[in-house]
Amino acid sequence: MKQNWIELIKGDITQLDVDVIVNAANSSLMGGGGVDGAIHRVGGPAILDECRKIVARQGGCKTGKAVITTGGNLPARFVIHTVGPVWNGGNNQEAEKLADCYRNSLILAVENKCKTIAFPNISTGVYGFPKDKAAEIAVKTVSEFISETDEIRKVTFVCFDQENFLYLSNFPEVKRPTG
Ligand code: AR6
Repeated sequence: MKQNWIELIKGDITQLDVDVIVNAANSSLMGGGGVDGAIHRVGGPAILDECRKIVARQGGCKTGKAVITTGGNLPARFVIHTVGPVWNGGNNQEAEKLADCYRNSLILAVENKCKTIAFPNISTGVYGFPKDKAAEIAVKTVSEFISETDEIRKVTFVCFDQENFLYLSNFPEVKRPTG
């Protein structure tokens, strides 16, 4: 029997006590607004220090790819920074790139022995990805990934806004914690 599952909650991802939280970053890895701003604010300067080293080594992070740093002062041990696609009408591989973000983040989590991971709703803020389409891609990609590995025990989708939360709650694969 499969032991791993997908959890859906509303809240602030910076407060989550999981092995790794995912950041919706930009390719500079130098911080920004939205969830990126919140993660750097709460996590402190150790995260940006490591991002700078990654940039020096590989020159930032391309859309759909992911890199990992310390969690700094966050409850989470690590932060995976992934760069979502900017929505540009839907014919520019936005869906594939968004799926890549989820998949590459999960691969990196497994490589770093993380068993619990939390995602924000990547690209659905400043980057303008339609929330209904983004929810479908998130659930499909994560479900497929965890059906093929037992190394991840729990994936949490953390919604900051009601709209994302409602779209994600339509999927039977996604469970709300009780109590
Ligand atoms: N916890 C969880 N989710 C959050 C939080 C939080 N503390 N704060 C915001 N969100 P966005 P993007 C949600 O704009 O669209 C940045 O400036 C928010 O409600 O943060 O991928 C980067 O540096 C939304 O649903 O990320 C990039 O330049 C979701 O996080 C750019 O924005 C994503 O919104 C990336 O844009």
